[in-house]
Amino acid sequence: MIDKYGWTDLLAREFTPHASEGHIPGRIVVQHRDSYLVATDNGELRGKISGRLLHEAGEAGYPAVGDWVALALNKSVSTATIHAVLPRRTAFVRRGAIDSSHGLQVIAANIDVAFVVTSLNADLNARRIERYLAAAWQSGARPVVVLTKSDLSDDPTGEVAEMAALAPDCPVVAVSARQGMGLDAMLAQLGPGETGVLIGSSGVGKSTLVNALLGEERMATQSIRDSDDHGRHTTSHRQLILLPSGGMILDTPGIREVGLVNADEGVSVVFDDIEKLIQACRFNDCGHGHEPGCAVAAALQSGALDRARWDHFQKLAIEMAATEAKAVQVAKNDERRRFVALQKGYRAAKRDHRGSR
Ligand SMILES: Nc1nc2c(ncn2[C@@H]2O[C@H](COP(=O)(O)OP(=O)(O)OP(=O)(O)O)[C@@H](O)[C@H]2O)c(=O)[nH]1
Ligand SMILES: [Mg+2]
Ligand SMILES: [Zn+2]
Repeated sequence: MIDKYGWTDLLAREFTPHASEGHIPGRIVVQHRDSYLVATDNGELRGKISGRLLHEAGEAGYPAVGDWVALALNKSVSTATIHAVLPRRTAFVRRGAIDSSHGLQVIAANIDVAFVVTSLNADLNARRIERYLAAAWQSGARPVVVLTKSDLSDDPTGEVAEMAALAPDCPVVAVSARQGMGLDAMLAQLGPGETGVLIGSSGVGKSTLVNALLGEERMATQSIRDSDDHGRHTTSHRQLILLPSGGMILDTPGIREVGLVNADEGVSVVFDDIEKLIQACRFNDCGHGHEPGCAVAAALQSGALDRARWDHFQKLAIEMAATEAKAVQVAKNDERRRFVALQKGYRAAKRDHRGSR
């Protein structure tokens, strides 16, 4: 059963110490206020965090949807206690939820593909999409842009081209859940055993898309009457859903682009172990190639550090540097605009002043 949720040999190896304590593995599929729904080989169980984990859960330490956890079965049927969270490969991290005493909160873990969803019946908001894309990159997931409601666009091909120019490094697909168009192209981006998340504003059609991919009306969607009410969220919680195609998809109430943390902060939560290794290298400017005393090379050699994870971290570091450079440029442009506006205002004020004399 957990194979369907993406259980791998690597995870099984990481789980060994927990197995020896008699715990079983599971993946969190829904997060409720004070409990979780966890998929296990014993079916779906209601899981609560152990007192110790609750106590130890430091910064971003609470389990999130998508996390792999170690559980102890309780005597009462279908409940279990969550004792540990396995290392995350990727994570969407958000700043400052009210209920977390620490600054950061993981909102989705172990996501392979971030579908950045926006609808073709509204004006494309380039800035918003860029922020979503940056958040996707920093989470460690591969972003894919999904343009929904293509049936409502006069020129879907043109809009796809426009978007592709904006996001040169990531695939762009146009879909219509209503007409069943583009669904295969979208699914082609999500390999078997992989997990995707839908991020985008309320009303862009995320849940409708999930239903179309499922081939059944399982998720509640906005009624036509409400469809212009962007303030209202129809989906109320994050839920991980198995697709008939073999992948999984996480429907969300619209992860907002604001509040997602900066690249460097997010990475330090996700790649905590790698950062520790880097600190342990003998030389401060270690290139992690053939330098003597390189802790990264040693960990790769011994298998303590997964090669794919290291490759991913390196790619992300490059991507982040690029995103940051861009952010700096955007800030500079803003500064220039502000300066021009100030000057204009100043000239206008002078003119008015002269005029009033
Ligand atoms: N014409 C058209 N309408 C669509 C399509 N997909 C979704 N809609 C409509 O868009 C509205 C919003 O859809 P939802 O799936 O509820 O949107 P959502 O993104 O899940 O919204 P939240 O759960 O609030 O975040 C509904 O009225 C849908 O019928 C589509 O492909 N074509
Ligand atoms: Mg929804
Ligand atoms: Zn090194």
